Amino acid sequence: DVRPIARALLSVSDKTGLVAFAERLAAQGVELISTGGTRKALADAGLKVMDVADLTGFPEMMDGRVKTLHPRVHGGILAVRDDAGHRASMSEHGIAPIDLVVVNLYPFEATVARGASYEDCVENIDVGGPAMIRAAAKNHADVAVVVDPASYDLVLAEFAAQGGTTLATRRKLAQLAFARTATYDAAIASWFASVEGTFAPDTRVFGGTLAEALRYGENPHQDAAFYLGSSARAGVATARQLQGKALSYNNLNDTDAAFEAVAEFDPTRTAAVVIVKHANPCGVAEGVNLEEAYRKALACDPTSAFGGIVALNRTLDAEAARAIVEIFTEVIVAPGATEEAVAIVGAKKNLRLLVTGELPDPRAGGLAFKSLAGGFLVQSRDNAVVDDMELKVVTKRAPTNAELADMAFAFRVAKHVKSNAIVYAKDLVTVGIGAGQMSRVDSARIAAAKAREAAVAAGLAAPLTKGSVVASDAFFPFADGLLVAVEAGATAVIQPGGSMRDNEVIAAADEAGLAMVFTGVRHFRH
Ligand code: 93A
Repeated sequence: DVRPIARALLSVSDKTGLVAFAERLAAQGVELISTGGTRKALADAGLKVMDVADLTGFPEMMDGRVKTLHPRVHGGILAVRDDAGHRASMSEHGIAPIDLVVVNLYPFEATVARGASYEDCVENIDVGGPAMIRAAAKNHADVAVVVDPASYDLVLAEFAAQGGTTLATRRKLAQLAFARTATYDAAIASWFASVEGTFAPDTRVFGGTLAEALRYGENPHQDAAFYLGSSARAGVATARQLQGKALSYNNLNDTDAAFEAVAEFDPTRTAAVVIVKHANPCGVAEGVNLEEAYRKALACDPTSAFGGIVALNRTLDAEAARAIVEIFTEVIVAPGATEEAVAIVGAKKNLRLLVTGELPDPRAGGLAFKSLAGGFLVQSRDNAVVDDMELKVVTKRAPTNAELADMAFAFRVAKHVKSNAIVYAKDLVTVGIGAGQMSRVDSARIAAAKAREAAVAAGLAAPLTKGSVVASDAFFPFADGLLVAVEAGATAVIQPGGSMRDNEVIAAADEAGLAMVFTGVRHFRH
């Protein structure tokens, strides 16, 4: 699969490393063809270069807008070498094969960045360059394409060693080529958007496809749109909305958080409900059925649950639907809904009902994005599941079976709570959730305080954290956070472990008679 390099077309705006690269090619007998500026740079260095105008029989024209857009160029790049028909076309029209295409584009991004005029920016939209890059990348079976001086050495090394390029390299180069033309076009699209002064929801961004323009973003003065990625993961992006008005930006974000959390609960093992507010669970419960799970989840923090998102891990049935419509809820999301349930929800005109068809696999891979100024971060999804973790008992007392079940439950929930996350749970129901605090002690205190409030609301004598287990998404750096849980009445702790002061934390747990397990896995979520 090695392809020789007999002819190369070089047309580059960024001339870094150009001469050295071309000299090495020429030294090995490669025939060089170039456009105006590139040709001049090479000729000045004493290299023999054919002018692309001599190849096409046309001069560069229209201020350079048309220089390489010609069948002698594109036919030479795109022809399939072992196709007799293609070869016949080549000889009929006097087209010779081009084996290496070295193109980097008009500096559109840099032109915009230096605050150039509108006309200047438009003139720097490269047309012929991307056309050659895409042609060469498409025909990577025969042609190598180089879009970045950083790849020159790789091509030279292979050429020297094997007299040509390997298929693996040509494929890799094709990938880089399409990545380059994609970001180039994305930069042009966002420039147009910025010229308009508004967000342009009709552009494809980050490889996403526009699903719908949203009324506004996180706040009314922000523009927003919803894009679909290429992953087939069941969830908000693939859901069918059965009723209710259009979802807002915050609705979509919260619904996703709720559904991803409830997907952690295997529907063949248990019914489960997650209620989310501002992207954090404010009540999670397992139950013998969805109605029971919903009522238990609601009891955790009924104040916050008002106007929340309810996610269920099984087909929404009539009983659960009746319970949910008792209070104001923004969105219900479930894998499915019975006809009767749909009719019950139908009585609430504004309540949205989404069905996804299935629950996604919490263990599935995939990527997660986060934007930051001038770029974005990408990581693989947190697909660690507590059932797969090796739990290590680190205290003198081992947890009881009931504690163990609650621990797994609480850690499963903690994964979906913004850090620092502290989750108290008892009998497979959250009784206090502390989210998004900068200090773990504060999260532990807030969670305990919420549990006390819930107990008062329910007319109970003791706070619900009494006899509960507590989960922490990351290790306790000091014993203080754990001592708050002890004070709240927790009897068992599940946490990743790994702190420099683990020994102090374990000693504090032992002293209080707690059972503690380490998961060895952290669930930060920011
Ligand atoms: O204006 S273009 O879109 N029309 C073309 O036919 C064309 N062919 C190559 N720009 C075109 N190019 C670009 O010219 C290349 O992508 C490269 O960035 C630049 C190289 O021009 P020069 O060799 O004159 O410096």
